[in-house]
Amino acid sequence: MATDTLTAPTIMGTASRPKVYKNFIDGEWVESSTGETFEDRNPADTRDVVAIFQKSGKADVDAAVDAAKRAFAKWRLVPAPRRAEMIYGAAELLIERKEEYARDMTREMGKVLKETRGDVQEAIDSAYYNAGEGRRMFGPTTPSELPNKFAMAVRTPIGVCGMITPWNFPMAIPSWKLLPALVCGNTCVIKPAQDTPLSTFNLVRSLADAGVPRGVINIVTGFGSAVGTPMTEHPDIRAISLTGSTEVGRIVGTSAAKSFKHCSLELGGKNPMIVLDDANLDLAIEGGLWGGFGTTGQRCTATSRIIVQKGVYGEFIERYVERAKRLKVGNGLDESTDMGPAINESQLNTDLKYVEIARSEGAKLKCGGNRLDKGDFQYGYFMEPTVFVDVDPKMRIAREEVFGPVVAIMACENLENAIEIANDIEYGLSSSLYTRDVNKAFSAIRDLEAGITYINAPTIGAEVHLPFGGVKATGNGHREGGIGAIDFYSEWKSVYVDYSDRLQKAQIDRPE
Ligand code: UN1
Repeated sequence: MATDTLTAPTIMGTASRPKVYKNFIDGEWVESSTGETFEDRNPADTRDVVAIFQKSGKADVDAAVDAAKRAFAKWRLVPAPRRAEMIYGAAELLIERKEEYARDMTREMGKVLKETRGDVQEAIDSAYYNAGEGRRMFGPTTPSELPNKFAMAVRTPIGVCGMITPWNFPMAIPSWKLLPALVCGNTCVIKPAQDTPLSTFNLVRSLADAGVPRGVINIVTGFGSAVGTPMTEHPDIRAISLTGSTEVGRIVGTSAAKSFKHCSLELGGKNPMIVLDDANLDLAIEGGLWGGFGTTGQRCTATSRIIVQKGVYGEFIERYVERAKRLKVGNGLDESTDMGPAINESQLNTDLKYVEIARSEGAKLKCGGNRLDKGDFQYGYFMEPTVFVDVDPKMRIAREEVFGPVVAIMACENLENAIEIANDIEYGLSSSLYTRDVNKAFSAIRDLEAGITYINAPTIGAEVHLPFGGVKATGNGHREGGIGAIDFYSEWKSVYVDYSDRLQKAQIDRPE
């Protein structure tokens, strides 16, 4: 029974030994076929091993897909409102467990507690939304062009869905994928990011405890090429959803296309916040700090470019930098911390590499730029909040995604010029404009090339019932969140019922 196995990992930890999690396949805990494991360490203190996970390979993916395929035969026939009740039940459990799961997440991922509570809350929101869909899932019922004939379209599940999820929202993003897939009647194989599997286990545990049967959700942990590649190539995975880098998205999209899988790609961003001369500067500064340094800048939606009109450019920089310098960096478990560490050493090195690139391009470093490795910081991947100013829109620091606490500020002449700069990159996820002029706000809403535009708010903070995703190299046209996710995880079946008792030929027999 799924519930028992999920609530009791096979090898329990002792005070000194971390828990060992096995793969979760067909409601059972299963060791990886490779016999190897890897450690999930706390990026704020790498002496702290949060848990140990299986380093899986193709055989584990095959076993998980087989289980999901078997489970699909029954799950697809469970009425959608009943499936929804289980998802609703998981939401209630997540509420009870919110604090525990937030703490687990801060330990494995580093972001501060108020943000990890938000991450669990986003999964709760997503559960309530998708539970509601169980009693909607509307399809068109429409008149037929022929007499005594009935026409409608219904949503049907696709089959086994594969999910490859990132570490920055380790519960929210799995929930965006798993929950709509489940309510539509699909079964799932999920590969969580190797830096943050525990939060996915916590989410799936809540779903299993709420009654989702064995085999309906399977977790295979491990590394990209060893687990992700067999997933994208598996003929029985009919839909694949990835949140990750544009580089990985290109590989997954190409591979998925070969077997005509549904494929949803949620990729990079270089999100601009525009501040016009008439903006409420206090609000813009506050928003820019939250958007730029929240989650240590590790959101696809992070405010990584700030484009400021020349009338307020000097004042904005002075006040923004002053505030950035005062942000408290530290362990996210300390409630007074504003910004946690980078997720791992490789990400920290990327962040520092971009500081060097920006400097060598001639951008002016106004604050930060250094690794923090003394005292309490010595065991973590900490870095100062970093601000570059006088950035030229052609510089790499203005165009490439860093995924760290590095903000590039640049000047613009007016709104038209700001939009030109904002749009002149390959990405198009989020965007924002600070102004008090409603005409300018609506022009920007129309002209910014992005899947999301905020007015008088930074580029982060999307809500789960609206479409989430971007244009250009940010994705392949699908949206997560809201009804878009239901569209992705279902197939349309058009149904015609002819009750005329004679052969009626569409397009040929035209009634008088
Ligand atoms: C991400 O940026 O990777 O909109 C996801 C937000 C969050 C989700 C972000 N609700 O900032």
